[in-house]
Order: sequence, then structure tokens, then C-alpha cells
Amino acid sequence: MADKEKPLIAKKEKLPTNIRDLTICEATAQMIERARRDGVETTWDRADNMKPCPIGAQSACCRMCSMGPCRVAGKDPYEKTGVCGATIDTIQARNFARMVAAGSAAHTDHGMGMVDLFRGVVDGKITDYKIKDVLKLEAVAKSVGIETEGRETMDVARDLCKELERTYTQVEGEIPFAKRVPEKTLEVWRKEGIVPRGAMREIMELMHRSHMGVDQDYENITRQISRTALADGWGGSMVTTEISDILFGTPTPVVADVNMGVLKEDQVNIIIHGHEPNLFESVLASVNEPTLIAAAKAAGAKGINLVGMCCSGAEMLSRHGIPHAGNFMSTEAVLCTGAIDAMAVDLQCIKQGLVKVADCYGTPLITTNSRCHIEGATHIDFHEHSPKDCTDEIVIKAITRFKNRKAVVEIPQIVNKGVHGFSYEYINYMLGGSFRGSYRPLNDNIINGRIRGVAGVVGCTNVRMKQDWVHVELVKELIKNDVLVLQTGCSQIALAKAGLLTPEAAHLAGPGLAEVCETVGMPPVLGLGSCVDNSRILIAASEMVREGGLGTSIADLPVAGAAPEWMSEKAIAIGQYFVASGVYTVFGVSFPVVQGTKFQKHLFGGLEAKGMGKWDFAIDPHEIAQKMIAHIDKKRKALGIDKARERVLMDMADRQKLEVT
Ligand code: NFS
Ligand code: SF4
Repeated sequence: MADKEKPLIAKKEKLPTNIRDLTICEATAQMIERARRDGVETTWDRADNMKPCPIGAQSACCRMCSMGPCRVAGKDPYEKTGVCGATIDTIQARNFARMVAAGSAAHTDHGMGMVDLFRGVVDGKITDYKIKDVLKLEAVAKSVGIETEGRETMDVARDLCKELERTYTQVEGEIPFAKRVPEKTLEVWRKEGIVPRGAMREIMELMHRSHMGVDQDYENITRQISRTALADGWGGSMVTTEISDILFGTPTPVVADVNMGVLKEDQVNIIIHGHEPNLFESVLASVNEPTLIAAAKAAGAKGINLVGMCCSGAEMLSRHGIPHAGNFMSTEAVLCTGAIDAMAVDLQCIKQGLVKVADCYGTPLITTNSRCHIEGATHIDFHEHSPKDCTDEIVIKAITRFKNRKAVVEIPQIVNKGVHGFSYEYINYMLGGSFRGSYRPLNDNIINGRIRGVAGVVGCTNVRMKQDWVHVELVKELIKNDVLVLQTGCSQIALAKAGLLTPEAAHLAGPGLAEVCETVGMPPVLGLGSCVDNSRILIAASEMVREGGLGTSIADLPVAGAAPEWMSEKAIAIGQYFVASGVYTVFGVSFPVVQGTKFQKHLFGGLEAKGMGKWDFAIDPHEIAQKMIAHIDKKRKALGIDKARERVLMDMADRQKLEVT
């Protein structure tokens, strides 16, 4: 019998009617207003007409075979089983498994593409990209045991490429970056039998085991769920980040503009939205082609304005300071400015609804990746061997649209400056100084209590939540309580728009964190890049363990994670690899389990008992903050570094004060 507790879903059948209740992003609100005026349908309209299925939201249905689909929801989910006899726990675990498999496959396939690119560069078959960061190449090579002393860069690169390929294709043994995992954490994984062999193998096995009539023990299924997720976090995603840094440069802090005001009425505006930096890097080269700049000028434009959105946008923002127009929930809205002369997408998080909106405003929507065609969009295939064939054409299409612009242009004049590009390496340097780069000062500040702990606040924005609001409220409360916040993905953009990625935002932090920020000159909220760059958080956590004084495994650290507005399967994969790595992780919106079932309890506590982290769930940002801070304090106590300190609750006056900043 399950506990009779409220289901883990936000009760929102109808969306609020007031646009200001849909989003706190002023530019997006202005564009929703315009879409309504223009009779253009957006996600918000569709969400209003689509009540989320309460059975699906709780993962209480199975459609793994044609004796079903079977629904086992009800007052007591143990009263009924599927036709084959599958229990609620088996059904939920299998559904969760498939989400993790899909999410991990997304990051891992992206990563494998990066290995293909790296191999092409190393073999000299791809000439449009080069190794840009030799220091990073050597550091990564050393971290997996490759000799670098006195060797040619290309020789090291060749060995590294071969070694990293194992992350994907190896069938036996441990993935290369298992070497980076703190020993105690690795011990837990070995005991559980969840050290990933190779990502392809783990994803395949997880798909197999979640097939009808195979693994029907939720605990055993969870083992393979963890193994697969770890193959993503410490494998697919981490390799993606490392190779991207090697080829395109490791980010260092850069001042950049975010929000729709980065669009320019008198320029050719090109938006790149998606996840693969190789496309974006090539478009960057194309927009700097003198012939194309001349063509834009001949068409009457002052220049070409390249702007990013979503994750590859977050990467380009971090690496090169390329302006960013907004996160996932703003991709349709930005088209409503009428100012976009081309939107090129690669893959992941691309709403099919973009086609119609782009059409309404006469914007060419261009797909570029063979994995992602969209009916009604123009497809121009992108190849690393001749990338400019595709990207030059995108620019030409944009110039043509600029020349024939018919849509009335309305650009919300909002720009938020911030500092982005805090890689793991830079945090090392920033805190330790160039001569003794280390995490010692971070650990010391945590031990002496100036910094209470570290939180990763990441992930999507979701139409079922007031866009950006949960992220912003949560982060404000965390920093006010001296918790240093690391960010990636759409969440980072939400906070950038709220002005928190600036050193000046230190005045919103508690006294201890503010002091550290002011001494170092850093913001209290550090932007690390895209979602695959969550691997930078894993590396930072490992380094905190290695530096000493904060326990012996990641599970000992006073750290916590959250994805308060998550929507994609990738987010579930990320959450699971953080949990399996030892991190307490809180998700919002809804959680795909029935409250009170054995599987839910296993995720929300059983794994912690085995030395890993645990999942938790809350919708309200202040409740999420409270849970994260309580966990951080619990860990501080266990480490014996808890000083009597009160949790600061934001009162109304505080909140109003924050709202105007
Ligand atoms: Ni992450 Fe990036 Fe954004 Fe969510 Fe989608 S863009 S990979 S999944 S929505 S943060
Ligand atoms: Fe129903 Fe079992 Fe088939 Fe799932 S696998 S649909 S529970 S009969």
C-alpha cells in the first residue's frame, strides 16, 4: 500500500490568463502579447489546450507491449498490476530507465560526433577546425594517463582521441574518466557494479532490460539506470566538454549581453539554436567573411548580427562572448520580433512549433543536422569536411530575407550584461592565483563558513511554470544564505536576464559569500556553459574532495543540485548521474513516479543509504532552497564544520528590494 500523499505534480490545468503570470522575462512577455495580437499560436496557447495526463505524469502506465497499454494508477497502485503481472514499481522503473536511456543517448551521440570531429582534425581529413587549446589537450591527456612530456601535439592528440573513443565503444572494463572519480565514490560504484563500461553498451543494455518481460526488479533496473547515467555524466557529456574546449578553447570569463535587446533592427540578425558548437563556430566564421559582410551592406544592412539561443548559444556566450537572446521558452517568442532573418537549428530542444511561427514572420527556419529534419523547414546539410557550404548559405538566406523584410520589426529593448565562462580550470586559477591554482581557497572558505556550500542550479525552462521565476527566486535565496551557485544551460540564461551574473550582484549575497566575491571580484553566480558542461560541476566536485578537508567522497560534500523547471529527458539523465555521483538533487514541475511507492522511496532515499546521493522534489523555489540548504547544513554537521548559523528567510521587504534590482 502506498502512502497517501499528494502526487508529485504541479496542479496546473489551465494557464494563468495574465501574460505577466506566464513568464518573468519581460521581452518574452512582450512577444507573447504580440503573438496574440498577430493571431500566432505559441507553446503557451497549446499548453492551455493540453491538460497534462495525470497518469502519465506519475509514470503509472506501461505501453511496452500490445497486451496493454496498462494503467495501474488509482488509490492504491499496488491493488492492480499490468496484464503481464508487472507491478507499479517495475512499470515506473522501466519508464524511468527509458528516459535516462534517451537523455544519455542525446548527450552521448552529441559527444560521439565531437570525437568524430576530433579524429578528423587529428588525421588531417578535416581542415576547417584546429586544435586551439594545447594546454587543455595536454591536461586531459595526462588525466587519463597519456604521456605528454616531449611529445608532438598531434601524437598526443591521436592517443587521446583513441582513448576517449573507448567512452563510447568499449564493451568491458571502465570508461577512461573513471580515473577522475574520487576513490571512495568509485568504490561505491564498484560495489554496486555500476561503473560504466562504454556508453553504447550501457544504453543498449538498459533498453534491453526495460523491454517487456526482462528485468522486473526495480532495484536491479535502477542499477543499470545509474550505470547508464554515469556513462553520460562522466562519459558522453564530459568527453563533449573536453573535446569542445580542446578544439574551440577553454572558456575564461567574458562580459557579454543577454536578452532580446541584442537584436539589431538595422542588421541582418541570425539566430543559431541547438546544441552542437561545431555548427555555431562555422557560422561565426561565415559572418566574418568579407564577401558576405559586403553582401549584407549591399542589401542595406549595417552588418551581420550573430546571436545564440539555448545550449550551443550558452557555449558560444561562454567561449566568445557571442550575445544570447534567450532560453528554451523564448525560442518562438524571439521569432515574433520579426527581426530574425534566419534561424538555423541543429538538434535537441527544437520545438516543432517554430515552423509555423517562423512562417508567420517570414523567417527562414533552417535545419542542418542529418539527425534532425523538421517538416516544413528548409534542410541544408552540415558536414564538418566542408562546413562553410552550409553556413555560408545560411548567411545568404538571411541577407535575402533582410532585403525583403516584410514583417514589422518590434525588438524588446532589454539587454543584460553579465560575466560568463567560468570553466573548472578558471575557478582553479581565480581562487588560487596563477602561481598556485587550486581549490584550496574554496575548500577553506567552506570550512571557515564564509561559503556555506555549493549548489548547481541548472536545466530547462518549462511552460508549466512561470518562466525563469523558479530559477531566479531559488538562486537569490541560495546566495543570500551564502551558497555559491554554479549554473549551466537555460537556467544560466534566466539568471543572466535577472542580472545576477555580475560581480555587483554580490550585494544580494549573504555576508560571507559577498566577502569572498568582493575579494576575488567574482559574481555569486557562476555561469559554466551548456548542459553537457554540467560535467564541469562533476570535475569541480571531485577536485573539492581531492583538495581535502571536506570528506572522502562526493556524497560527503556540502553541495546540492536542482533543475527546478526541467522538461527534457536529458534533465532526468543529468539528475540521475548527479545522484549516483553522490549529490542531493531536487527537481521541480513534476516527478515521474507515484508518491509512496517502493521505487520512489528507492530514488528518494534508498540510493543514499548505499553511499550515493538522493532525489527530492518540490515546486516552490523557497521550499527547494530550504531543502538544499538543510542538506548542505546536514553535510556540514557530519563534517564537523557546522557553526551555529541561522538560515536567512527573505521577508517581503527583501523580496521587493530584490525585484527592483
Ligand atoms: Ni539542457 Fe540545452 Fe535548455 Fe533544457 Fe534544452 S536547451 S541541453 S535540455 S531546455 S537546459
Ligand atoms: Fe501491460 Fe505488461 Fe505489456 Fe506493460 S508489458 S503493457 S504492463 S502487459
